[in-house]
Amino acid sequence: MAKFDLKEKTLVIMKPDALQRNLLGEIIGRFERKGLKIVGMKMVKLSDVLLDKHYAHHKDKPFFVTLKRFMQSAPVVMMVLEGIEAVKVVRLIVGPTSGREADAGSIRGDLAISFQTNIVHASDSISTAKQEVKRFFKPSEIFDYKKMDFEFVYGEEERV
Ligand code: 3AN
Repeated sequence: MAKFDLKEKTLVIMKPDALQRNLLGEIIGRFERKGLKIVGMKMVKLSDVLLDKHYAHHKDKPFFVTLKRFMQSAPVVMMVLEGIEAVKVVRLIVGPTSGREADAGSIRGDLAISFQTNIVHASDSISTAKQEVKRFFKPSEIFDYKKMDFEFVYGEEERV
């Protein structure tokens, strides 16, 4: 069996604030420069049903209504990113929930000053990522293609 899962996938949602603040290119660029592979991408207006599922763990929180209102205030742009330990790597690049706590250098640390309008959502574990990718993307919307920089993004021992 291969030592590394080169096809580990994670879900990123660029939230309405990212769109409104013209940050999409900046955010996508950070993931691309890291070496993550974009295997799915689309713009969507999130439905009540999808948001209720996605934020089920916040359903009883006082901020649930405002969170949903914010998430439906404009379309979102979603991506599936792939790479070795993609879930962990993306969470590191994104930073913790509050933009006020996130380290400079992370997306939230550099671009957000809020704990709600915090620019991006990223899956928080491998099992959540599996559920979230399935929730938002059909199999036909995820692409398996050869990326030309592959041999330079990973070392020989990671590529077997
Ligand atoms: P993360 O997005 O870092 O995984 P979660 O899953 O705890 O954080 O929260 C999901 C979303 O709910 C956050 N991205 C943020 O938009 C919103 N949120 C979290 N905590 C609060 C809060 N105390 N007040 C308002 N919105 C919140």
